Amino acid sequence: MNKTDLRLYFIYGSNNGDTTTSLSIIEQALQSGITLFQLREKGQGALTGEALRDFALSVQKLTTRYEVPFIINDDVELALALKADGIHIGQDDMDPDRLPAYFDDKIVGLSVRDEAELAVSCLDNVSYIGTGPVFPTGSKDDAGAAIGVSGLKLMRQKIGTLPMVAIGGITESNYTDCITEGADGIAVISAIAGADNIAQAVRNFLN
Ligand code: TZP
Ligand code: MG
Repeated sequence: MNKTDLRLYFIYGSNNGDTTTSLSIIEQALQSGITLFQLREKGQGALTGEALRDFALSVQKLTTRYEVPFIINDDVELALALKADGIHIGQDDMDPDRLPAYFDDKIVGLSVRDEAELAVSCLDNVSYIGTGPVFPTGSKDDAGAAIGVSGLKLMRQKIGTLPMVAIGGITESNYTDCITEGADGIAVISAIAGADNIAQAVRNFLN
């Protein structure tokens, strides 16, 4: 993958099955210049089965139209079925070195929170790591304590040149600190999905 793909990584799902609103938010973000998109379907009203597949296909149509790589969180079967551009996995999901061969030339993202997780992670097939939460976040219940920009800086020192995206509680007022401390880009949910003006929020992050 190209490091520049990580510049502004938007993560979103159907938001408890409200697919119409969600697709509108995703399209606005794509139109405005996000560089990578991850479908992350979580929470109580998360879609499953046929409904999830239909929604994912609609999202993929959009990402294809705007020529933005389409990553799927966790769901290896769905990523294979849709021939997604990549997969993002966490420490509790499948090991990246056990992914099906399909992913050999695809984008493989791994969440690596800190030094301790780095020590037990096999990065051979990993294209980028997602590190955080850098700041406190309300978007992931089990995100754990924030590592701060100092944690991010330490991770950059440990991983060398491997692409790294900062995640967790990132806003228009703190994202530059993440880049300064070594992140190749930022991954956000609420700062884009919850913005009054999505186009403006995306443009501000890209400045
Ligand atoms: N992983 C670590 S923090 C987080 C994920 C998925 C949530 C990020 O959401 P927000 O709203 O940008 O803090
Ligand atoms: Mg996961």
